[in-house]
Amino acid sequence: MWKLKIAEGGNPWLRTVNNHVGRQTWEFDPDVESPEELMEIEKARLNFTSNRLKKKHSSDLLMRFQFSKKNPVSEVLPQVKIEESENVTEGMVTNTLRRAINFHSSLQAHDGHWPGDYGGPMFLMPGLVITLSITGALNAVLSEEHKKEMIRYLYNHQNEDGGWGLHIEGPSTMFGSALTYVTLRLLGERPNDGQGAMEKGRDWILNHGGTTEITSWGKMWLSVLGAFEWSGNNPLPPEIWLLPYMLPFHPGRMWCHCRMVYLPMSYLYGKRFVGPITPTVLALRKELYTIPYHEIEWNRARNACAKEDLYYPHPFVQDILWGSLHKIVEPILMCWPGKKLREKALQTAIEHIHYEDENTRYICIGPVNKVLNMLCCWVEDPNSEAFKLHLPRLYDYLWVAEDGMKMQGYNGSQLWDTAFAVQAIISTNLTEEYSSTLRKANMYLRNTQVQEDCPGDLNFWYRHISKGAWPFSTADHGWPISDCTAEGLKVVLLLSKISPEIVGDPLEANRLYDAVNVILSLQNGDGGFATYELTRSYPWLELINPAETFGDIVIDYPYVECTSAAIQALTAFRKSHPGHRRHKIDQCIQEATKYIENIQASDGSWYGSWGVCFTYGTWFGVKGLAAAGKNFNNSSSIRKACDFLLSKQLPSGGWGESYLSCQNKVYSNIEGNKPHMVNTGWAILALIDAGQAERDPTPLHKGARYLINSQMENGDFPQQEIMGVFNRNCMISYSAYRNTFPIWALGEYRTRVLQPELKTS
Ligand code: LAN
Repeated sequence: MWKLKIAEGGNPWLRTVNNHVGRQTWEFDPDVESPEELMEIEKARLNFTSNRLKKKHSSDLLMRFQFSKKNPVSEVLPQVKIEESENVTEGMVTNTLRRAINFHSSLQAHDGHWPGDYGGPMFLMPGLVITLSITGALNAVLSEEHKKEMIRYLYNHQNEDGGWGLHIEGPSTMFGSALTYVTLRLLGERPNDGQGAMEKGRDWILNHGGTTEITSWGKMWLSVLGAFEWSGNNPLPPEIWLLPYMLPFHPGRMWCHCRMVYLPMSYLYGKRFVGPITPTVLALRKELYTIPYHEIEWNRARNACAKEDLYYPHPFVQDILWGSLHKIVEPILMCWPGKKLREKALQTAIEHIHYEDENTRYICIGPVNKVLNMLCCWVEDPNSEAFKLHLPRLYDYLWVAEDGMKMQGYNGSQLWDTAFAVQAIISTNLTEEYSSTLRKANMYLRNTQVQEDCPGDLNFWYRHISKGAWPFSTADHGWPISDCTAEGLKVVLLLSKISPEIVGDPLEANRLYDAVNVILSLQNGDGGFATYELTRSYPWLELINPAETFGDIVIDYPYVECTSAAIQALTAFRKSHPGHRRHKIDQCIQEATKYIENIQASDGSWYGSWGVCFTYGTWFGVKGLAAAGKNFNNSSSIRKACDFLLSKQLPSGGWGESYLSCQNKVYSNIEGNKPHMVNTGWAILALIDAGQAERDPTPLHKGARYLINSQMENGDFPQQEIMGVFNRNCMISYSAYRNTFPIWALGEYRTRVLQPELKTS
């Protein structure tokens, strides 16, 4: 049976700064087999598969089963249902909240964090499986059980038309389909599987022009595998790392995710590395294309892309740029004396790869550069220590649910989910009842704050400071993020106001100051906050974004979410420590507030980039302004935001925003005007912060009724549509949101709408 292990190491090649706190790995243990538990899991799997075309998001049931067995809720209170004609009473809300928090507390791990499924994207597992095949490590890393679960996952997420999407809820794309097909083949599936699934997948690929139409990232992966030619790729010269930093397109100025993905890609491109040509690779050359492999016009393939994949079409300047690099510059760099420069550039690239590996304990910033870096280490030296250090960290990215085993978008969302869970619980004012939960969470926050900057000259490595920051996941990952630092700081400040008897010791002042220092250091000239670093270059750089499926990846843009979180953290800090760096903090808050006001859309909304979408952005917009002292009476921004949200409330009382909002930048309801509990939570939270309770609480009552009536028997809430997003176009799961946001919204509703006199100031 699959078991989730928390905070465990157990491999001599693992490095850690904090004894693995936050680490989540799944292990298969054939010995622990209780027939009842197996039946329960089998039932959940069957249920998922038989509804898979209607409900594409799994409910993270394996983990939930395991935790509810281990930490059974002692007494499940009776369920609350409210009729249309009935008023919502405080008793009903409090009961719902106790049921919800009892359940959610049972999902907390012993190290204090809330584990959960962070899957969603479909283009990640292929990178892993291709890398493992090339390096010959496939069978050493993936047991038969792993493979079985991965195959289950891939078939479960095949669309009705035979193809696979960019993410679990998306329509079929060439990127998703061709890479998934290849992955299934490398995992041992045969081209004619007898069920027709592989045939259907191949038909989709061939009917859409064949794999020459795949996006540039797909071309790169297939080229290293040997099922595509490097001459069919646009150039990714590593020499870009040798250019002076002054240039606006220097990689050191790019968004760290973009920089970190193109770094190993440029190493592989610079070497034109191709793995061993196995019989499967030769077979794939036949299966993936509409014409014989040797007849393919690779030069034409460089710019080919299926229309299903085209979110960000290349502007004309890219055709000129890549064309001249391909035809003129590359031939020079491939032979003497240009080759000398190439060698130097490759050396620089691999040094940066090693630096990234070492400073993330071989987790790396994300799932794409993780496997690419690992491949580069192997290409440099198959017997290297670096490659061995990479291997055990692959498991940090794998997650098992009832839909199978997936590769996640990060090594988890541990810190993020813990910060929201604590804020949700504290909002209810039932803190004393959840003392042990909060105490453990407090420990997690303490153990996960980053204690040191990266070593060496930070400018040389293009790194920002880290000391005092909070990461998104674990301290071992360690990349600092502006809004994770802000949410972390908010939470430790909230906890410091509660008696240590209840929640444990508060974080020491110098550690708070370090966090404040990180936040202050991340404000841009325009007042806004980007994600991991300052904005280092210009938006026009997006012109050279070569990734057809992703938008806004080249630089680290300022976001409403990050800017709002900074305001909230700094206003809370200023209240408790009014003397520390007062002038700087005042100024920072003021400029950030102005920035948020400036980027509000004319309809009163904000566009959120990391959650769906206008409900998410508007929640942050309002919350930031409210923290800065804006309210219904003194701010037209707040009034407009309220009107916007109210105009989107559905007859059911909820809100339900589709992921299409993110792509199209136009508010769209979920199909059939279905409400969604997470959107509803965001909208209620925003409206309460905006002062809607004093103006007219009716919409809030309706929203609360919808949330209360949606709760399940055991206190959980059902998983609905996917609610996280990145790069405008790809969705990602936040599996704890279905619990956190109903709790948080009902918590604020209880203390600020139904019984405002109880709210402790
Ligand atoms: C994340 C996850 C966390 C997220 C928040 C902190 C929630 C957000 O407020 C700021 C942006 C950030 C840090 C974020 C950025 C993009 C990430 C890293 C991800 C969505 C997780 C996965 C995604 C990453 C880019 C996926 C890998 C794919 C590539 C295109 C490189």
